[in-house]
This record gives sequence, structure tokens and C-alpha cells, in this order.
Amino acid sequence: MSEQTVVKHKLLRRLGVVLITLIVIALTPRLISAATTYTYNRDWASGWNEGGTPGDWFLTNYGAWVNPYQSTWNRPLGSWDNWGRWWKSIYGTCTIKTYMPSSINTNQATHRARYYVVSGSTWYGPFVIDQAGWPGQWIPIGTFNCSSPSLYLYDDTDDGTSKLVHYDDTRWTY
Ligand SMILES: [Ca+2]
Ligand SMILES: [Ca+2]
Repeated sequence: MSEQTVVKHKLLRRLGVVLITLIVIALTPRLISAATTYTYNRDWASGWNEGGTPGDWFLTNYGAWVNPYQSTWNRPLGSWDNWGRWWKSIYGTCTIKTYMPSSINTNQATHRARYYVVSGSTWYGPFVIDQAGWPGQWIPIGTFNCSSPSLYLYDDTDDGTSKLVHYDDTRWTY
């Protein structure tokens, strides 16, 4: 190889590196913005509502700096009373998670909470979650084709009675 050819090869290689670098720089903001995380706190006025016997809800709140959450005693499967609904007006692929507070009593929390996702007019679920197994963690419910989706949690579980069903924040990534 002549010296000229070697120089040409070096220049081409350098040009290639520069081009790849430019492509990566150009794509990075898109890769980062492809997934946007929104967190809903259930205590906010919007994005949450609840039903059933009002006196059956109880709030756990250890002070202004601690995330409060609600709970209710469970019922046998098929006899639901209290329910909570979180929702968000988003469209496209979305991943839904819900938070289980670290302060739950894992001896009392239900092992068989039944979550449903409604997207458009389609119901998904139940997604049966062992709430007692997730203290202080985000529980993945799943990834869905989302069309203004809602996440529902009812108080009827399939682990009998004398268990608590907990309701806290949800996280929507899309
Ligand atoms: Ca909360
Ligand atoms: Ca009830």
C-alpha cells in the first residue's frame, strides 16, 4: 500500500467515527424521550376515584413527609364492595406499576389482590398480585396498548377474609 492509500484509509476511518458519533448524538435525545415516566399520587385530586362503603376506607399517614395510602378489609371472591380506580389519558404502549408502601403489615396484606386494566373498551386481567410480597416496591402490572387506560383494584380477593387490600400510587411509563 502506498503512503497515499494509507493516509486515505486513515481519513476514511476517522470520517466514519465522526459520522457514527454524530448519529449517536442526534439520536440520544430521542432515545431518552422515548419513555416518559409519570407518577400519580393517589392523594391528588385528579386521576383517582374510589367507591363502596365510605366508612370501610382507612388512611395510613405517618406525617406530612410520609406518603399516605388507603386500605380496606377484603371480601370473599365475587362479593366486592370497595374499589379504587387510577387513570390517565395516554395513548400508545404504556407500562403500569403500582406502589406497595414499606409500612404495610405483611402478615395482614392480601396475597391475592386482583387488579384489572381497562383500555378503551377492553378489560385485561385479573392480574393477581401478592401485595404482602412487595413492601416498599413498585409492582409491575404489565405493558398494554393503552387508550385512556384505567387501573382498577377491587376488595374481593381469593384468599378468604381478614386480609387488607392496599391502594397507593401508580406509575405510568409511555
Ligand atoms: Ca400515596
Ligand atoms: Ca367494604
